[in-house]
Amino acid sequence: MKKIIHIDMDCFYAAVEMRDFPEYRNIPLAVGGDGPRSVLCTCNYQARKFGVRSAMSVIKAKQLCPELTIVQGRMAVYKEVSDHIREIFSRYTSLIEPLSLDEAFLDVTDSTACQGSATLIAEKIRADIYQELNLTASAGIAPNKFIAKIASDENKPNGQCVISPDKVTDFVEALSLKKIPGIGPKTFQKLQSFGFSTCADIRASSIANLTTIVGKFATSLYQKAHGIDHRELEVSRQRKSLAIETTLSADIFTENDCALVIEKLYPKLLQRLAKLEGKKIVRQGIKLKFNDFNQTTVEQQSLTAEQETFNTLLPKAFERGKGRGIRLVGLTLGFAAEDKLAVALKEKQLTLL
Ligand code: TTP
Ligand code: MG
Repeated sequence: MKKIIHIDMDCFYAAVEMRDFPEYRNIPLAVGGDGPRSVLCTCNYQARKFGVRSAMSVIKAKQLCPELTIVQGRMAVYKEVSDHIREIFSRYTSLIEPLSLDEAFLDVTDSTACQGSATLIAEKIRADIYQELNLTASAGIAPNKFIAKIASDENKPNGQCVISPDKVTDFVEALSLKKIPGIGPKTFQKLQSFGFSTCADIRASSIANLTTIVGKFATSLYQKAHGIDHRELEVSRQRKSLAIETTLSADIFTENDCALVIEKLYPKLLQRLAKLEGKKIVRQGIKLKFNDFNQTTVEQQSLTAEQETFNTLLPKAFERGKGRGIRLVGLTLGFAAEDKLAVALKEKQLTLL
């Protein structure tokens, strides 16, 4: 049985701002993109009491909480904090899978720290983070990634939750399907309409029956409802795609205007691509977000990142708008999976250096 810890910083960007600027500490605070048309990256817990959430538009957030203070993010600072927490993790295990700047899985099955107690290791890591960075983190400790990730949310903020192997069944049975990664609001609604609200409901069904509702996702869903997740940590997480996008200062309504935005974005995409060494392109795509916040992506196989290809994908994406204004245009590239051996060698070289 494995011992997995999922660590997640509490209201990460907002917490860093509150740490560095005391005047933000006791007021509802959000960290946002630029301009009144952007969306929030995150907000502190005071703001959450009003219903304000990550990815909410600034306009909606202000409606819910008129006194909300919105500040610009400072990515360089968040990155620095992120590097520091990763260094803390590495004191306890070399098996680390970062998921984002503020979140990672740790496999401590064979760690000797804290007499091998995953619970104590998680406590120690959170204490190190607090002492050295003056920020709080929450943790989930469980026999696999799926349970650990859900558990880290249970006692947030500044808490941890241990689901030992003998508690897994009780834990999943009571679990709402909403909390399962991969089940968004639409899938949840669909499952509910068939009478499935919790993992206990799924356990009482069969893969065959679930396949008629959620297709290929059925097997994974059935396993999750039984608390089963055999995924290993992806220790050398590979970048699988590159995306660059811009939220426009006013909606645009013509294909030609979209093409102009693509023209502006394209050199930026090439700049970012140049920084990623040795990536083999396999896909190009274009993303449009409409003024009702629905979005669409059109992709095609491609071995290069030609501007012309983005332009040829545009009409199809544009047509899907059916006259709606466009508030965001994005360009994406998909990369081939790197050869595992090559990645391992590259890492070995790095550690030797
Ligand atoms: P999360 O861990 O999802 O959120 P959080 O740390 O702000 O809050 P919680 O206490 O619930 O964990 O995301 C980490 C950071 O990533 C978050 O501080 C800001 C950024 N982020 C975005 O920029 N956009 C998003 O839509 C989300 C969800 C997060
Ligand atoms: Mg977080």
